[in-house]
Amino acid sequence: MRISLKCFFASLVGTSIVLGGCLGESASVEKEVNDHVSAAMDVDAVKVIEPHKDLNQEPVPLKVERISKHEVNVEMTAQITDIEIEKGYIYKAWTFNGEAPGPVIVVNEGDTINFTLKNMDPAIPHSMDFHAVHASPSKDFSDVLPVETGTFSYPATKPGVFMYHCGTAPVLSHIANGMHGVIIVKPVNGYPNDAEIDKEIVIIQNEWYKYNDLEDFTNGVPSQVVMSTKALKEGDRNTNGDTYSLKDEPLLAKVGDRVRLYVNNVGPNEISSLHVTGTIFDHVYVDGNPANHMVGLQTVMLPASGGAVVEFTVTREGTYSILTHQFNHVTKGAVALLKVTETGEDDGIAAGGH
Ligand SMILES: [Cu+2]
Repeated sequence: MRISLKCFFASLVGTSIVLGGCLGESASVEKEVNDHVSAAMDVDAVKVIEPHKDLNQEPVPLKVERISKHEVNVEMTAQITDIEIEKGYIYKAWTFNGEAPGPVIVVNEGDTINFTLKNMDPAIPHSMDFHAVHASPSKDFSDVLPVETGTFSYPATKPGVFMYHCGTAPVLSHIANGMHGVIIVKPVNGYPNDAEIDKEIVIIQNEWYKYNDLEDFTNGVPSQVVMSTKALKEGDRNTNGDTYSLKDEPLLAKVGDRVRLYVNNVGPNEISSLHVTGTIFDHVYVDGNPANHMVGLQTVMLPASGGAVVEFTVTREGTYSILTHQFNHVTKGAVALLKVTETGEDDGIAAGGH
């Protein structure tokens, strides 16, 4: 783990001159981050609640079934599943469907969502708070007890890229332990440039802290800040919020592609300043609503739970970094690489980037 973090620090800086500085002056910073991450790992044993020990539930796939033009059944599972958030560091996450962030859900503006939550957790209640719906929080987002199933129904009347999360108290523990994700409500009339978009990618930012430590969730700083992508269709990449997947194996695009990102910062605590190196956003739809249209932005501010649709064109070959411009978070992992080649296929050349 320490070696990979060191290499990662080296990869953050582009030139040998800066690299020299990194290895000398920044060594203490690196050590501090290492110590912090190590501290986060040391407390695992005591913070895993007893019924979760030795529990690693196989991810249950998300179920989405359209039953009529404006009605869709969605079934999710609350479960305890191991996630490798940094190489060699397994986090016994509280999850939706064994992923953290959970799987992306896509519905249409105007749909009624009939939602079922199966709680496979033997020990504690869980629930679902969709930011995409109008509902009675005290009833429609209520707790589902251990090994029970809850059903709810509510309308999704506004388009956007919304956060979802477990809303069971203490909410911060449930979100920070991994129970968060994104629901996209597609606008009934689409986005203005739908016909011109070549590539659609979901990017989610989240933070990790000391294992199941409400004190650290509340008063600490993140141990890792990470980017993940979720599959919109068969064959798309689908990763957990970890420090390495989208660096070791970059996302891909072709020179000239018009790329659309569906982005959300699920937090729980930090703001994201979303930026893509080597490009300027042609179009931004704040929170993913076509009415919130902005142009020519370098960076999009994503508050905790905030989303956006951002569109940009990749004009030259190379490796682009999708990151938060809060670089203290980049040092903790918050960058995904987008490799742009002439063919759109991986050319096998090692990716650079931030
Ligand atoms: Cu929960």
